[in-house]
Amino acid sequence: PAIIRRSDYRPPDWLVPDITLDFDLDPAATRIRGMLAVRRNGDHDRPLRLDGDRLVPLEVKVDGQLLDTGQWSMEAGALLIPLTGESHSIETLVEIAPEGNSKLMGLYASGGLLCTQCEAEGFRRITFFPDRPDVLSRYSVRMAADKARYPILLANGDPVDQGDLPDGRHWARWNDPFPKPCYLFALVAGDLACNADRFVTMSGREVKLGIWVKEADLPRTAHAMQALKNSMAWDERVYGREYDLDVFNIVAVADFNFGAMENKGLNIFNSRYILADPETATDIDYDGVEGVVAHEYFHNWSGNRVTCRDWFQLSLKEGFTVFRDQSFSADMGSHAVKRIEDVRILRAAQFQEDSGPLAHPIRPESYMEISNFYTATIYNKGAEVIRMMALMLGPERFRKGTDLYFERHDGQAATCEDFVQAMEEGGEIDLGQFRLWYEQAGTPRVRASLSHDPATGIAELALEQAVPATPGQPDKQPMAIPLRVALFDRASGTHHGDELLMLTEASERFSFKGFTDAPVLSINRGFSAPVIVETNHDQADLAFLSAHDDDPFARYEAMQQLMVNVLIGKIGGHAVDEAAVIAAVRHTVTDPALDPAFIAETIRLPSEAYLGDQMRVVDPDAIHAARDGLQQRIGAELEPLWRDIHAKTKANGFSLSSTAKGARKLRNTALHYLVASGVVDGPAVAYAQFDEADNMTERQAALATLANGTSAEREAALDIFYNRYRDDALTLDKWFQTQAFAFYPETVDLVEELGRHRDFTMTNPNRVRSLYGAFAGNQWAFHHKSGKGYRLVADCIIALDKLNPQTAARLVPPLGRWRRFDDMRGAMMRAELQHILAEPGLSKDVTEQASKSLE
Ligand code: HT7
Ligand code: ZN
Repeated sequence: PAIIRRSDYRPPDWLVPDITLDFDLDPAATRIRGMLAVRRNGDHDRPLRLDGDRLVPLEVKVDGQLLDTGQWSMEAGALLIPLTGESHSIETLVEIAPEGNSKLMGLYASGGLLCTQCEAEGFRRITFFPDRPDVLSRYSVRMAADKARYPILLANGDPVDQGDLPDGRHWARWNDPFPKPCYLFALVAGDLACNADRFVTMSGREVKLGIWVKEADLPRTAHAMQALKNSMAWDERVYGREYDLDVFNIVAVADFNFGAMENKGLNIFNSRYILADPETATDIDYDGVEGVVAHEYFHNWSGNRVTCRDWFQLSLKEGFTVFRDQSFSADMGSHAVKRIEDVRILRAAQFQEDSGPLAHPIRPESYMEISNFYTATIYNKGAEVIRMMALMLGPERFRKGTDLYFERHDGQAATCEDFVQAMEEGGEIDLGQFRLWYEQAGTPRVRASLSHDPATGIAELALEQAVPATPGQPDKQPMAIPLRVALFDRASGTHHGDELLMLTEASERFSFKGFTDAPVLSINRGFSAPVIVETNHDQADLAFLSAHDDDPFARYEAMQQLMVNVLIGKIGGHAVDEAAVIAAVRHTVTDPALDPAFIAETIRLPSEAYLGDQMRVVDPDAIHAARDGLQQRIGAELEPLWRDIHAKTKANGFSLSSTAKGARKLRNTALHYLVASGVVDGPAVAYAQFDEADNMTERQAALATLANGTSAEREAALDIFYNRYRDDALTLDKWFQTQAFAFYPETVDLVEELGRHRDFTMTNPNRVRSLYGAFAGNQWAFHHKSGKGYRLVADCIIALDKLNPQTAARLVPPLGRWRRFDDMRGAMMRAELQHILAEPGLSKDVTEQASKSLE
């Protein structure tokens, strides 16, 4: 497949200021008439090129004249029309079959609805058009459909007119006054019920809000609606951004390749990020709804009003919008806990990506298939890069920078460079070297060692940085790394202030005066930079920081590092001091000043995958054994504490307050340690929680705890769960996911069996991710020495690729990590990648991921 390069960018040859679309909707045969007002852009004689993907032109007209087939041509799916004048009107007619669209890109059918997904390049599956984000048009859309089957007809912008037609059909017209790229186009037709509300903007305009779902799901939309209203108010307060249309609609669909889509005025969501009630949604699900609703809403400015010039600039909208949704969620709950969760996700997904064959900068240089670049790097590292700028500028200057960015580029398709320039001008800062964050892939490593001279009272911090080689980038330059540091006095447990150091050289030294005794270094506080820091802390220093650091992230980090050191020592067969970890856990759990949610985050053992990342060669069995052993020990040594917490945190009635959520989180952690301890009544206590819970957070946690073992309660709970939720797709996903993610000796065989279960289907991406996605993230099970796990995932990729290449391609990266494992596992993983690549007719999506993984 062809490689698209950032350096090849050329402005569009033809602009399309206006487009009128006429949809005659039918699941088997939808006819689309597209009427485009086109204008030559610049002095050239190139033909008009309208992208198309498997479209056949049934009619082509120029300025009202029907062309015959010799007057246009096709090239790689695109329609080419030679034009002589400066402006013309173009009309095309095509027919497509939404019900046969299993890729879920373009116009497709889901659960009786017809809906669209156009980002990144789905619009070309609907009609002929220059499908690139720098062609902005005003849209007028008319839809006609069977009224009984599709009583609701929605599109972008505002509704302008509607009426009835013969044969039980009806029509509606929607106009969107804001010029937009075609990836933001959307329509939905279906039998939907609406949770209707309103929001009055800061300038006093009333906006009608609608969340559209199946009638039976209406009671599950309240949380999403509240999140939407909170997001609208937050964006006004924090960024001065007001909503601009008179209506804002959200539709939930069951089959969706991603989390949600920010189409102008008509967001379309994967139903898992809209529907929530205590019976079926965990607290994590509730937070997911809040975060994704906010994310899509915030795109109205960071993405829609100011969009991307080309797809290499994707992080311009995604990194910035993730930063905005993270800040919003922190404001809605706990800043400390949110930061820990976000860093955990970054490390699990992005650090792994950045150290493997698919590593790329947040502004990539090339791609084969853009859908493969909706990555943790573009999104989460992109957000970290914005966060670093916000930190360096401080809140006021950062706001000046964002105001300038929005004002200067409103209505435009912009670049990452435009954003950085606005930050430089608005924030009065030189970001010259900082721009390397956009260019260089790989997670920088910073070595920090603190020395102290009692004679002078000077503490000296020596910092060294190195950015690892990544594909296509063998040599790296030093980055500009903002590091928040504090030096703690061991005796008092306090420090004299937090400083922001800018590390800009490969190696640098910083001096601090006035320390009679050697201080303890707290570095990368708040995770101020997305780097790996290695310190010369010993276990005593880490225990000290885990008890005294006033920066919650640094305190969490110290505890994690304490645990990592013990576990890596155990894995290496060294004598280790588990007692230090147990004492630190006890200290944290019993500190009355700490928030229970923070305690729960902090005392959790690092994941098996994270431990793997700390090793040169990942040994999944040794990691599992060591982690399991430490978990058992913490469980057993502190058993009375776990029992006590578990009993005390039992709530009387369900609430979604932060206090109630924190209590549930800690309660589940206590249950987990209690069961891990091996006490005989552990499974019974878990089963009782499973049985008595009035909410999914406690029920699923109890189920997951039982699923890790081999007790009789395990089977009973899984059966009950299945029978209770078999008709609720989102909750049944949890049943698949819990089993695929379990530390259970038979997980590999079970996943194979579940792949043949009557409720398993490859046509629903959520279901595929719940089984195979979760399994591929279960290091111990997926890397089973038999290689069966690799074969299962490879077979899934091959089968799924025929239906939904985008979702299939997302399962490839776990196989691409073969260099990190022993020779035997590595060879089996490579063999599966080769097996995938040998499949005839493989998609561009999977080809790119699998071939890059073998390089
Ligand atoms: N901007 C949206 C991206 C998206 C997407 C990309 C590829 C294929 C399907 C997709 N659905 C949505 C999501 C977001 O970041 O808000
Ligand atoms: Zn986004």
